[in-house]
Amino acid sequence: MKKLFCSIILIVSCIVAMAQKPLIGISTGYSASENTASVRYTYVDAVINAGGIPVLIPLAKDSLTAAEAIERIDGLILSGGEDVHPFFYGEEPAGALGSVNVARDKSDMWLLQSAAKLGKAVLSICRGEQLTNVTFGGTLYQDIPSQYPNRPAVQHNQRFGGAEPVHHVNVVKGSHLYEIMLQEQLAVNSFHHQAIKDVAPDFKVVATASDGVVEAIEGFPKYNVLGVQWHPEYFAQQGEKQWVKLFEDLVQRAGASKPVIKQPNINQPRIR
Ligand SMILES: [Mn+2]
Repeated sequence: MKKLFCSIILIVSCIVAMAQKPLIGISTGYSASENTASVRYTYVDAVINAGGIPVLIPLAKDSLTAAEAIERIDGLILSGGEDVHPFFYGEEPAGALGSVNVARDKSDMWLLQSAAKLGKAVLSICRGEQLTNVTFGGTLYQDIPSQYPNRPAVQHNQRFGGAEPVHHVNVVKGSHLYEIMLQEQLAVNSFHHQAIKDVAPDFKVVATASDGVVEAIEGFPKYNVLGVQWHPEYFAQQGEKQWVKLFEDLVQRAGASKPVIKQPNINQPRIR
């Protein structure tokens, strides 16, 4: 009996050890003038600290390429960046609209729609959260200081380091975000001048700032998508356990149906 118990433990631990780490795609920024695809390393380290393998995804030029890329990965992070072009939610540009990147908007939307269709796990961050809302039919304030009805009491565009919180958000109890964090109030950083206005159908607001600005949305169960307005990757890069949990949740959602592979039998490279 004891032997059988030990064997079961051994088998279970082998399966755990052999489980393939989920591949987490990270959308990248694109600069035509600098001819680069890039993303801040905070995202990369956050995924690594949470037990995933980061894969950077340069801009997709068409929807089929985006869909094929998504098919090969297990989860997706839509990273931060420029303002979403207001044409995508049927508005003319306001005077205070920042720089936009339509090629990136399209690429991110294709990636997101493909992920949603295949039920792949998504964590969208800052611009990614706003783009998520727009992709599924919501709208944005193009500029909080000039458009938000109750002039905000809190600063959403902080002027100090990314790994420092600037304001609090109130988390809706019972939401997926709450189940991860187990806290009703979180201290977050904030680097945005735009915010969600009308929330997309099938999404719900799961965190707000004290001025009412939407700070997080989620689309469960219809969409496997959580979006946050702040930048948790700065904290997760530092190994802050509470924030690594947010990325572990993504990795867990991504790995939920992954196959198990054996350790490959390969010779270690040797210097002669
Ligand atoms: Mn904020």
